[in-house]
Amino acid sequence: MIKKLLTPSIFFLSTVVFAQGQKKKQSEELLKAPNVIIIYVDDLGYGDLSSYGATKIHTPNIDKLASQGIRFTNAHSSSATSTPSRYAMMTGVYPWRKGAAVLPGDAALIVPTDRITLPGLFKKAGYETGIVGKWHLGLGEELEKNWNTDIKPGPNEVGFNYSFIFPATADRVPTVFMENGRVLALDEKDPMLVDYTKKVGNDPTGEEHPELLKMKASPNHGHNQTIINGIGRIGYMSGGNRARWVDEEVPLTFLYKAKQFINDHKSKPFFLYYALTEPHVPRMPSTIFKGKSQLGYRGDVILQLDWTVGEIMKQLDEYKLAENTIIIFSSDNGPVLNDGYEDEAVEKLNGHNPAGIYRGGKYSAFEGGTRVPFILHWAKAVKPGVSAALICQMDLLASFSSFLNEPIAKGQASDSENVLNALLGKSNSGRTVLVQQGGPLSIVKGDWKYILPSKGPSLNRLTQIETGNSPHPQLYNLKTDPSETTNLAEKNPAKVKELSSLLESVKNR
Ligand code: NG6
Ligand code: CA
Repeated sequence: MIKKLLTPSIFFLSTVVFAQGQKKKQSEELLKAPNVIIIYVDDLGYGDLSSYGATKIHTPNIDKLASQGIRFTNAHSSSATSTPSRYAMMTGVYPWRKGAAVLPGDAALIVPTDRITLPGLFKKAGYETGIVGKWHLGLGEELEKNWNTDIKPGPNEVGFNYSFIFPATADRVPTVFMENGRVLALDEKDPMLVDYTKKVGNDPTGEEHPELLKMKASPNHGHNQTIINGIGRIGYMSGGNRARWVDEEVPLTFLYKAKQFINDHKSKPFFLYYALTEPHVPRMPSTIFKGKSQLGYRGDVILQLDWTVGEIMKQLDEYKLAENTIIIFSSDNGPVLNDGYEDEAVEKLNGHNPAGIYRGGKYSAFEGGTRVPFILHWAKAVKPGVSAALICQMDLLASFSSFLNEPIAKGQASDSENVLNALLGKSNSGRTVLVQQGGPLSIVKGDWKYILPSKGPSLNRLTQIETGNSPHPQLYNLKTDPSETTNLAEKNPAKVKELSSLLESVKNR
């Protein structure tokens, strides 16, 4: 009897001791785990950094990350616009499977709350997780929502312990910050209303009162609705005056909050998704950066974002965290010059090539749409280098799942591939096949890229960017012709057939 009683209790005790030991070991291991910061910028092109060949603009802080880390030359956002790229990075699923497209500022959340996400993975592994910056994946369950109360679900319901965001894009209402699901500086005497279908309240619009604008909207782009801080926006908003941001302060506010997050979690591993708004429109640099680049406000805000990266690095150095923090720097899509405002981005370009040697830009199926700067810096464990491995931001989920030894349930994040060895510089090869989303879908395998025939104009009339649309199949050899100048489809029907059926099979997977 005694024996009978004793055995299980000894078993129980030893299990507890073992489990505690394991737990201690786990937490010790966790304490040694690197922090991870993803610095994700908005509309920065492949050629916009001096480390990627720019000569008219100098970005010393990002260049330092590039020279001390790995500079990837064939890294891609999933798509040539924001919402889809962010969706892919968060979920590990191709966004076109779900029809994810650029969302208005009042959209409902499109990230599922019951599936693994990139922040959710880190959270499961014991990290403190935070987002500071642009969200653009929708909020709440419905389009119609009360902005004057807590709004759920949002970033906090898909894996972030902490969130400090703006809802959509800098050119869309509501132009407010939200902290953990609630608009900052709400005023119950001045409730907020947001509408994308009709004017609400009495705020002047850019259409009615162009004389009130400090930066003119480009004709036909539609940035002529409610005026906030002298800038016409997409969408209508009324009330919430105290909560409205001042564009010149947005990057400084995000920087302040990112630094605060790092400060608050400096003693345990954290994952920070720091999503800067530069150089997306409206480009409105802080006053000290105005005129600095001589390339107009687009150049100025690129200098400002570079400075911001330097400020984060300074803080990490000060806290002695720089050594064991993985910093990933990338952009959500390729570059655009005129994207809604007359800010002299075109006039003052001065020979700068925002997409580098690549054709197209934002919105485009050509390489300029999704081939973006991508730098990984981890002083402790990654040797400096340049990598031509094919990787996609969508792969971070599977790669960090392997890194953290935190498996992903079957059937989830299924488009994300484990390219960890490429990311850490241990291998020169990443994925073998990638579907890219510009206007039409395209598929890359080895040296070859096939763009699906599509309807629609070959030139985006508003931005003057080539879309990649063509009624004919397009085939390019990216090795011999990286600028996609010569369509080889007619000469090489076998390759067209191979890649078009491969694309079909990925689509049907
Ligand atoms: C486009 C807007 C553009 C920008 C973009 C989203 C028009 C004509 N243009 O629809 O100004 O807001 O959406 O940019 O409305 S993104 O980087 O967030 O994808
Ligand atoms: Ca973007």
